[in-house]
Amino acid sequence: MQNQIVLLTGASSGIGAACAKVFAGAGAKLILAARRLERLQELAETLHPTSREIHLLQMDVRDRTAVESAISTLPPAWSNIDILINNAGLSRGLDKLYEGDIQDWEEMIDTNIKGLLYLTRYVVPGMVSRGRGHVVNLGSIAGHQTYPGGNVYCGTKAAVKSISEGLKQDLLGTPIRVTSVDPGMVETEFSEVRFHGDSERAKKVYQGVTPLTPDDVADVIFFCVTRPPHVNINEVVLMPVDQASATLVNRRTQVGG
Ligand code: NDP
Ligand code: 8X3
Repeated sequence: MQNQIVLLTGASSGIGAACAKVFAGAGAKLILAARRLERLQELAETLHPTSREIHLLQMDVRDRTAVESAISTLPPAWSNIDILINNAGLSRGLDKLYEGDIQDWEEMIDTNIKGLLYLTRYVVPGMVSRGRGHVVNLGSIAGHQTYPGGNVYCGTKAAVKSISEGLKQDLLGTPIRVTSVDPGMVETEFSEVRFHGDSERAKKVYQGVTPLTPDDVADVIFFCVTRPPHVNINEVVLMPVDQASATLVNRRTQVGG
């Protein structure tokens, strides 16, 4: 991992921020991307003692032109990306499909599918021409099982699953690796974002449960990218012990509402 260049989207929070810590600790050179630059700056300050070097990118992955320009104008010392972690993503709402907010749908589709595609399209050709690279996509158990109210979010993660498989197939014959890491319940800002800042409702998602932590997921991602070069971990599905499926969760306390 020493001196490898890792581009991490969604580094300002949750799983992305946890990955930044793990990879920095292993000596990687980090490109941290997100919309909230001040969050990235704070994170970079905390990483400074362990990290060799950090480059910050304020970027909205939904903005195709901005993504293309950010990647094509990286300083030469940062342009040879070894590992792309497509982590930026979100859910919005838990409404029945026929009552859903169309703006919520567009935000999820534009971020989780199109944003991931833009990054992949602009970064992977360089990996192919250099003959080295690894793409890690954050899928979800939501891409394996649709749950009530999950409709469009689950659809975006099912798309990530298909896109990861397709990318692996299209890279056959190159040394580039592709991994989908598909967690169940992880306590991050995810539910607060899903419920548009309703933190009481968000807290209830994790009530009485021991969820995965962002560090748990970062450990798995780090494991996947540190296998010998001939080993490709295609897909990892991980859940807390308190979860058996998207809808089967063991709660030790009764949740009201
Ligand atoms: P958080 O809300 O804590 O973090 C999401 C990150 O994505 C933030 O850094 C946010 O940065 C970034 N992001 C969102 N929209 C954009 C955008 N348009 N452009 C750039 N960055 C964006 O959630 P998690 O850490 O939980 O989520 C990370 C990934 O893991 C997501 O893809 C999510 O779907 C997936 N996942 C999460 C699970 C969970 O239970 N938490 C389970 C399974 C998968 P900023 O707002 O600063 O732009
Ligand atoms: C996040 C996990 O089950 O809330 O992708 O969709 S879930």
